[in-house]
Formats: sequence, C-alpha cells, structure tokens
Amino acid sequence: AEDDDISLGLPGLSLGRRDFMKAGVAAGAMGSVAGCSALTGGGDGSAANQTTESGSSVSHTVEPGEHDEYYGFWSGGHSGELRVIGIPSMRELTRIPVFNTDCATGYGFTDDTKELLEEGGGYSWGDNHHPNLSETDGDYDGEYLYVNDKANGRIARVNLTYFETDAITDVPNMQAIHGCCVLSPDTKYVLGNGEFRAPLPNDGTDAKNPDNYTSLFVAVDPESMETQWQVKVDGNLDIVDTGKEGRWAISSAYNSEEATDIQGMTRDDRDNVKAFDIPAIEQAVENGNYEEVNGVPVVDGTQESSLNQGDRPIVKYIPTPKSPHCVEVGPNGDYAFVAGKLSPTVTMIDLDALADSSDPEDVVAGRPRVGLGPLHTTFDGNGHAYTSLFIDSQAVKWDIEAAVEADEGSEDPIIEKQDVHYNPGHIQALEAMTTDPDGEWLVSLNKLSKDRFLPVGPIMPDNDQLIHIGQGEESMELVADHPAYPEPHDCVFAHKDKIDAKKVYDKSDYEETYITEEDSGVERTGDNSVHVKMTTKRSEYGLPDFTVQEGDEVRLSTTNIEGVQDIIHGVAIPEHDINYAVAPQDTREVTFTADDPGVYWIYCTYFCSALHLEMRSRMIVEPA
Ligand code: CUK
Ligand code: CUA
Repeated sequence: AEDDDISLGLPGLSLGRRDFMKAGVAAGAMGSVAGCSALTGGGDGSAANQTTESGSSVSHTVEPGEHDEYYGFWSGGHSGELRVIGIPSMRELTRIPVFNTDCATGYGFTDDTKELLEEGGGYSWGDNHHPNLSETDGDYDGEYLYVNDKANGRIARVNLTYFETDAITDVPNMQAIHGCCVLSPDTKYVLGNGEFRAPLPNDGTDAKNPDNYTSLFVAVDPESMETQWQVKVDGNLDIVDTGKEGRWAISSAYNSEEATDIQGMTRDDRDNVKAFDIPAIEQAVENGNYEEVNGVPVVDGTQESSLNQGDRPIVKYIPTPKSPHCVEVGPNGDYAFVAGKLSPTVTMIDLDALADSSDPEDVVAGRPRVGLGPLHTTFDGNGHAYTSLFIDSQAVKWDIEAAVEADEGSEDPIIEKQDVHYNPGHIQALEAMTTDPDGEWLVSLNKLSKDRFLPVGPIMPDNDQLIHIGQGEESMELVADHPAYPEPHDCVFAHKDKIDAKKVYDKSDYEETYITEEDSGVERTGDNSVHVKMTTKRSEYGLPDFTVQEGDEVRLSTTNIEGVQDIIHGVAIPEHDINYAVAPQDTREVTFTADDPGVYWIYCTYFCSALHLEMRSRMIVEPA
C-alpha cells in the first residue's frame, strides 16, 4: 500500500485505475516482488515470464582475474562524474570526473584541470545525463565520449585513450542541455537539446514575457568543441537521437502550450516531436538565414518561420500524445521510437516517410500500447524493442514489425514483461545505439531501490538491474541488483575490443615539459615566483626538500618517471588544499601561493611500494 502514491504527480492528470489494471499490474502491486508475473505476460499469456527473485539460471560472474567483455559508461547525474562499470559483472572499474572536482585524482586541483573547469563556465558541479560514444560508420570507434550538463547548458568530451575529460563547452544562449547525442553515422556533430525556455539573449529583456522565451537546439563540432549553430523552436525540447544517415535528428518535446507552470504545460492533449533536417539547417546557415546571438548563428525553426514554409522545412513538427519522454532510433535507422510517458504507447516515426510526406500524421508507422509510463526504448538487433515502464515498474519486450502491422493502441506486439525494482528510467542493451546491437544483456536503471538493499539512511541508492535477454528468442531474466549512488540517468556499452585504453601516458601527447631527475630543482622566475620541478618514483620525490619565500607564487611541476603500469604517485601538500595523482610518464602542475611560513611535509597518497609511507618531500617556507 505504501506504493499507492506512485503516480505521475500531475494535477488534473489521472490515469484511471482501469488503465492500471488493463496494463496487467495494479499500481498497488508495484512493491510486491512476485505473484503477478502471470498478469504481466504477453497478449496471449503464453510468453508470460516467470520472474525469479533468486537462483537465476544465467550467470554474470566474471571469475577472479578475468575481464569483463564490455565497458559500460554510466552518467553520474548531479554527482557530475561518469562511472565505468564492467559488463556483465557490474563491477565498478573507475570513475571519470567531468563537471565535478575529484580529490582522488586531483581533477579540478591541478593547473590544467582547474583551467578546463574555469573555461568551461567555472561551476563546481554539473548534471550529466546522456553519455554518447563517438561513431565511425555507425559503430563505436572508441575515440571519445560526449556528455551533457543539464544544469548549466554544457557539453563535455572524455578522451577514451586516457579516460579523462579533455574539453568542456559552455554553450552560449542555452541554460539547460538535456538531450544529447552524436550525429550518426560519423559523429559530424554533437547535438544538444536546450530544455528550458528563456529570453534570447537572456539579459533581463523580456524576463516577464514568457511568450518571447525560446528553446534552442545546438550543434557542436566534435573536434574543436566549438558551437556551430543553433535552431530556435516552439515548446520545450527534451531528448534527442539521430537517424543513421546523417540527415534527421529527432527531438521529443513537451509544453507546446509554452506555459511556465505545470497546469499550463499539461493543458492540451498533444505535443510536437521535432524532426531537424540537418542538411537543410546547414544550408540556411550557409545562406546567411540566421540572426547572430552571442557569436552563434541562430536559425529560426519555429512553426511560423519562413524557413519552415517551403517544401524543405528545416524542422518538421509531428503531433504526438502529450509529453513524450525519450526518442531512440532503432539500429537499422527505420524508425524513431518516441515513448509516451503520459500515454501508455510508443509512437514509431518512419524516417523515410519523413522526407516525403507533408502530412505529419503519415509518418507514424505504429503505436503499440506497451504499458504505463513508457520512458525509454532499447534494442537487441533482432527485431525487438524493450521499453521501460516507469509506473508499471517493468521492462516490456515487443516486436517491432508486429507493431507496424498492428492497429494503433494494440497490445498484440507485446512479447513479455519483466518486473524491475522499481520505477525504471533509461534501459540500455549492449551496443544498442550502433547499427549492429549485440543483445545478451540489458540494464534497467531503476530510480528507486526501496526494499532491495540494507537501509543506509533516508537517501537510498538507485537500483541498476542486469537482465539477460540473449538474442531475443528467450525470456528476459533478472540476474543482478546493483546499487548506484545518485544519480545515473543513462549508460552506454562498448565491446572491450573497441576501446584502446593506454596503460601509461605517452609524453609526446602532451605539451608539458617532461622532467627528468636531473631537472629537479627550484628556479626563481621572478621577485615573488618560483618554479619547482621534481620527479616522482618509488619511493622518493626528486627533491627531498625545497625552500621558497613567504608570499611566493609556487609553480610545482611533477613528472612520474615510472614506466610501469599502475604505479601512481600522489602529491599531497598539507594545509594548502592540494592533492593530485601523477600516473606513469605523466606530468602535472599546481600553482599556489606559499602564504604561511613553516615546514610542510609533501607526501604520496597512492600506496605505491613497501616504502610508500616514507615517500615524502619537505617544503620550507621562509618568513619574508
Ligand atoms: S532522462 Cu533521466 S529518466 Cu535525462 Cu534521458 Cu529519461
Ligand atoms: Cu609513491 Cu606512495
């Protein structure tokens, strides 16, 4: 009964009790773990999945010393970081700080990473939702990962050679970037959806005039990470994915009413999905059909825009049931799957028909009724779609072609439903965003864990559940629960062979001056500045001690001269708020002011050898 309050929480929006029953599971049964699986099967009941709570027949164990087969990249939500998790073991392998600072690695403390965060807007947190791997020919190429910051309208890039953030773009004119994807098949752009409507420019003008607020769609260059152009649209933008041919980007959207409160945002019964015709937008930019705002060409993609009146509109508006959530394009690029959220359906948009038809209703290829609260869809590459059902707390597997054949609103395409625990957001299968998904495993990112783990105080972890799907012929099987610290939204999986992570730095990749043991020393660079250079190796720094004057600006450069994998040294300076890691063959610098005379023991924070505890240097700050 405690679960009866799980609803959409929207005033005036009621999904009748009968809708709940019809979809196979009463809301009140959401918290019960078993016993309803017979109700949750397919249309004819034959494929009903017997949910097992323990003793699953498929193992996800990776034996000690063995490696996982897939890298999983998880967004970390408002923690600002990414997490790397091995599949199928679900073991956390590492974390990659992106919009946050990180004491363990010194991200945000060293000069280069501090500058990266400062030039990327200077915020100390971000809210990353949608990690995307760079693609070549519609497949992951293992070069980069791109991720949005919903909080501050930014897009960051992570270098997958070193697993570190190497660029953050604070996109002009946009307050929140929610949807984020790369333009398939060759990562021509990183695309972002501006979720919140605001005046353009947002400089105080029109602040109280919501009619003049606007939402923007942006294209960022994946190499230079510079903002290329933006398109303004009607209504709010939510999630985006692209077709496989480099032409269409499909965005879900809500609030076509352009209201500023929830009552207004839910007044009408339709919203418009936006289909951005990328080459047509590029043409408009080339023709000078834009207004420049804060240095960015902004093209008018609103419904009344002249650019939308001809036979090649830059944005097509496709009516869908109210407030759809996600858009995912299937592996062969035929359809975009728009999950209904408030509607128990998924709307399938035919991308080929988009090009020809002027009647937006013609482009709907199917609309199966999948269950309550559909949010996200993923694919096994064998003709099946898997949709997360937030309200029903289920993953529903359905047949894509059967949905095209069936009447709108039909439940016939449904093959089976699997209970998840509880309230799933994203759902992701192996390599599902490529043109050739791998099947086998699916992860359901459940927002609530409730009773699934030992209580750890009022803030409980999410529950990411591993589900075996095989190649789609067999029933889904729940295999593992995995607690997640707040708050992953989405994840993406790449086969291990597609990622070539370096084990030591290649110093030729970096501009910094590599320091040898002979270079270690203190160089006075000005009346009030010194440059201290020192190496690190097991179990000593290149300088056992060094002296600076009170008030000196100290630039401390450290090179880890180890050539061996996994021998990291740390540089911790007590009472100076400094700690950072230096990996083998890497050079890192910090700059700080030596304000307080005294003796400071610099010590190594990474357990590097039997004499790790003895590894230290002494900074002497002489009184002025
Ligand atoms: S979102 Cu979090 S449940 Cu940012 Cu893709 Cu859908
Ligand atoms: Cu070097 Cu511990």
